[in-house]
Amino acid sequence: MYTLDGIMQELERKNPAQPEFIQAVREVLESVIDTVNDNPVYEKYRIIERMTEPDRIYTFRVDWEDDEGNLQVNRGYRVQFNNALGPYKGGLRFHSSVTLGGLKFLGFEQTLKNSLTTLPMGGGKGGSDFNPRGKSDSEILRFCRSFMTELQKYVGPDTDVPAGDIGVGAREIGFLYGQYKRIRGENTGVLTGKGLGYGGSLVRPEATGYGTMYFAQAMLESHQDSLQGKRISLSGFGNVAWGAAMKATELGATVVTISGPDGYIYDEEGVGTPEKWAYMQYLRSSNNDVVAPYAKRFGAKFIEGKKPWEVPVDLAFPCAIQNELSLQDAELLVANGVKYIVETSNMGCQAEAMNYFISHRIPFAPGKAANAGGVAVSGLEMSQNAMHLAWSAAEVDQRLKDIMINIHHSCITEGMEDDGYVNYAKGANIAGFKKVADTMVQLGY
Ligand code: 2IT
Repeated sequence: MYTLDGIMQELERKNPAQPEFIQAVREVLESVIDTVNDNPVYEKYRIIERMTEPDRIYTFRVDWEDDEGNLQVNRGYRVQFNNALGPYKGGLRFHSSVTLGGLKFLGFEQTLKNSLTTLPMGGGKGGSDFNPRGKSDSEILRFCRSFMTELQKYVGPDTDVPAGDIGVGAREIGFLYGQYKRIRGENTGVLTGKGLGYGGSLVRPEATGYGTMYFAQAMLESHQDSLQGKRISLSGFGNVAWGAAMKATELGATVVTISGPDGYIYDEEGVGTPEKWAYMQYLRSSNNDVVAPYAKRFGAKFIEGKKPWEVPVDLAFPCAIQNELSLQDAELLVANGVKYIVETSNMGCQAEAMNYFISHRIPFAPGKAANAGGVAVSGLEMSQNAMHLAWSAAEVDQRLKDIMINIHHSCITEGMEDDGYVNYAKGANIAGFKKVADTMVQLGY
């Protein structure tokens, strides 16, 4: 018999100073421990030990020259976490906060998330502590070239397929792909999130945001409710927040906040118009990483240094980064009458915040279910590349919608509790885990 304490003690011993990885694994194990102990074959095959140990990790030095001619040194990573279900698949994050422990948490989550999509993808994650903020295009280009010069040794369309994440968007994917092609002389689907001219998929930029809103829609429908007329707060102002705001607006809701490192915007009129998002995109591309100018431009309020969780809303969507929503924030949201939480960033809620929502019986969609639309459309991009053809936006969008509804269904199947409350976090963990675990058993050790 496995015990939670026993596993966690051993894990903490083996992974010192990696609190996010420990947090992510603990959350999953709390959900799956009974399932695991009910199936002795999992212990026989040491599934817990094997699923919490990455298959392999590459770290490498990335040297690049800045615009002043100084040599800069960063660290690059690729964590190939688990390939039971298919090629390693997961994004690259360029952010000053990137550490090995952080990427292990993301790779572990990615493995379960990719399992939920039902597409044949294993889990991986990578990136660098390089901070793109304030860098020129040519500095980004030189960094990406140097990064891919090393990374290309470890990736390939049937082995490991990276994509974007925080700090890695269309521009970076283009530069990375260009370098891969230069070195390898291949046109393959080695990266996803590519531009449309070189194998990218329609709807990939919007996919995470649209997907999380399709998930929310299914969640509300199952509670005899709808997005029509709802007030929504979301954090972040990147690709994910953009897709979510646009789709929410289309479905009749009003998104009243966005946020950046400098504070948040409160816009009573709603942030989800093409004009407003074009402006945000301009702000991002000028590498300022701030939201404050939005307030002046569109007559909204800017609240400096704070997060949007103090605003009374029906639904809250953390869309920025892990642990961005604390227990205090959760208490305030519940006190202000929030009805649903849809975590859209990976592990956006601190453990205590998530547990608070669940113990107060607020339907809580975990990131690994709600944000799976991004990687799902990456999977569809891989399919299109393998077939050497391109689907219409309508076709990709319909497949995305079907996948999100299916994930919602899996959460209900595995997460329904005796009182009728759906514990989506538990449901997602069990559904994602079972498929990987059963496959590992079938494959032998
Ligand atoms: O966290 C994520 O799922 C992503 N950054 C997307 C990964 C992907 O391979 O599209």
